[in-house]
Amino acid sequence: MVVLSRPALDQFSLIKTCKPPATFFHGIPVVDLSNPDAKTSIVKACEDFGFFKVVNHGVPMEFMAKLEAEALNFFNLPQSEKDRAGPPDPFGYGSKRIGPNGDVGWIEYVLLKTNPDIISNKSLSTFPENPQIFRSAVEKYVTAVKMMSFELLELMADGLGIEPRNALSKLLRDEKSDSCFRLNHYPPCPELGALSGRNLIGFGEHTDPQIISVLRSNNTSGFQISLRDGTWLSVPPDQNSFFINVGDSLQVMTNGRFKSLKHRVLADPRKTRLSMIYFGGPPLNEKIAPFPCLVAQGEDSLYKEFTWWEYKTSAYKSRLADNRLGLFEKS
Ligand code: GA4
Repeated sequence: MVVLSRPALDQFSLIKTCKPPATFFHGIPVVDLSNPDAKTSIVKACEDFGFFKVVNHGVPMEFMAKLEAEALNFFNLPQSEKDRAGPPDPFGYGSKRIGPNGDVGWIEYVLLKTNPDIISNKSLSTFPENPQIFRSAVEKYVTAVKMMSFELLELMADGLGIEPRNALSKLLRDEKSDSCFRLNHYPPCPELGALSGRNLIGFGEHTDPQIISVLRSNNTSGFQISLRDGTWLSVPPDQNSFFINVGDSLQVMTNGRFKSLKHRVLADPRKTRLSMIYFGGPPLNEKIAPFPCLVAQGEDSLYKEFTWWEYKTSAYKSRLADNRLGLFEKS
């Protein structure tokens, strides 16, 4: 990691371009939700990568397009107006700073809680223009994405032989589910053009703490996943599909059979990237432990016992790139 002393960028991390530069990885598993055997491909993708793309997902394209347009309207407002919806504590509008522990990125964002409902976000009432139009676009989108997430988790449970088949989805369906939603705006960074061979971090490498994350972005690249050998791969953008990440909690619930995947976002010199991510998490008091049917006879859980509240509290004391699960592994 190299930090250059250019005044405008010196607070950000600039990294050497991965080799070969900007090569897209076309081997990402694709799950077709209209396929009767989708559960098998979901389980395989979660075991092999902890990441997959979903097509034929049933979420109306107009919900994605409407929310993208509303989000861009918001991010294009003058800074002083956007700041009225901040700071993110942790919910609300934020710029450059990510989390409470010194991480920064070439990004601005809005973080919202999804339960009990979108309306309860206090930052939304301070949204400068048409708060009700924005709120309704978020609500329609999040409701549809939640439905798809429930289906994915039910197929996953089925594929893993977990009973009942709603054992995972009920954690997200619960009205106390600690889930959240994030709109990320990565403005173009023209100065990057002059720094050949360097990339600017939009959102630093990390794993997601929750059960699953559902990402949709516009057609700008920048999203990368890390293989277990440390290689970074660029994911070709696809604005009509969703990308699913296994979160740390799902790694624990499957006793390490599924792995939470490290990912990051690089800024683009010319194009704006807009992404929307639903993070499906359990209720705060939920015990995060492997399903007994996934712990082989004579084996034990790889993790100490903890609740989602304990994990989340510990996560908020960490830096983005930290190995958060490390603290909960049995030695
Ligand atoms: C990563 C996944 C989600 O974006 C998020 C992030 C959260 C935040 O932005 O407030 C965290 C980060 C994320 C993990 C470690 C802590 C908390 C920033 C940070 C440094 C909303 C989440 O749940 O965890």
